[in-house]
Amino acid sequence: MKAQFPEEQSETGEFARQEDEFRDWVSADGSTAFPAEAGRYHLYVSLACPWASRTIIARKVMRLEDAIGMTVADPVRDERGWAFRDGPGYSTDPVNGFAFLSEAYVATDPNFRGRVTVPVLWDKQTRRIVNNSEDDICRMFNDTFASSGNGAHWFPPGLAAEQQKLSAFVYENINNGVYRAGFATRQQPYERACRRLFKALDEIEERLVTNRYLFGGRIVETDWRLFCTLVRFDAVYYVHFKCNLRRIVDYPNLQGYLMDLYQQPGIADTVNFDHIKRHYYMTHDEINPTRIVPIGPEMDLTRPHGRERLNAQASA
Ligand SMILES: N[C@@H](CCC(=O)N[C@@H](CS)C(=O)NCC(=O)O)C(=O)O
Repeated sequence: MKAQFPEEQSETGEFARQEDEFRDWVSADGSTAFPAEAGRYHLYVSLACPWASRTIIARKVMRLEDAIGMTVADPVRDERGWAFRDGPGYSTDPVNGFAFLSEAYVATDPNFRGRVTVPVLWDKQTRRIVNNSEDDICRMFNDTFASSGNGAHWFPPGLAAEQQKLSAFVYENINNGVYRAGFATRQQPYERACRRLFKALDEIEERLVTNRYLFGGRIVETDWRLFCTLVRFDAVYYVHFKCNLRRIVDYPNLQGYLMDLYQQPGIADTVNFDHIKRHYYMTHDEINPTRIVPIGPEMDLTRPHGRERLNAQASA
């Protein structure tokens, strides 16, 4: 059996994701080589990717669209990796004229041999990648670029320890959990990842019985991190990654929560099911060799979610 990413596969059939390579920091106080300046940095993303989507949502919610440019790649990848060309919802690269995102990686480190991933935060001045970790990029948008945007707070100081713990839980079991299920090349690792994933979803479902959002009445980074996986779940992970014990629509609280977040201002514009579906079903050809994209499911995330009723409880 062949793995989708052989370099990241253990002998026993587990998917072990590579580490993010570039972790430099943009600072507001001049303490790093990358000062915060509106117009200097550019985000390269795919609307298909759950990790990139979190940075797209941060840029949107924090109103950083004027301060930080963004280019969307073609959702369908071939062996040359992410590419910039014109199509519905994606485009050529107006900043550097890159045909492939790999050019940004090679410009930054000619010896880079890893998998070229989105998101990427690019510095137009030094002409290199500052950072390709979505965790770091969201944190910088929140902290460093606060004065360029609307100062939305995704990391309330009073919550730090608890939030970090829940974010790690969501990452391990859910965000990366679907990939560990989908990219397993043996039965046991697949089953282990899948059971852990659903156990975690069951726990979150309980938490959302009384909490409108994960930490009550306010939306924080952990909510968006969870959203990026939930919104893809029924359309892709349930089928393509074989995460099929239950769908999100089968969980009343998770489904209401998903619709609630989807209906927040500007968010629906960041979700593109055409990109999401074509990316997964047509790019992972070890998993779906025919590259056929399923026609369903029928989904409507714009229905009333009824979760406003939890506001009073949450702030009490
Ligand atoms: N930075 C993320 C991973 C980002 C990532 O893997 N992005 C995927 C798209 S969802 C990608 O760019 N893959 C490129 C490839 O597989 O060639 C993390 O480590 O958690």
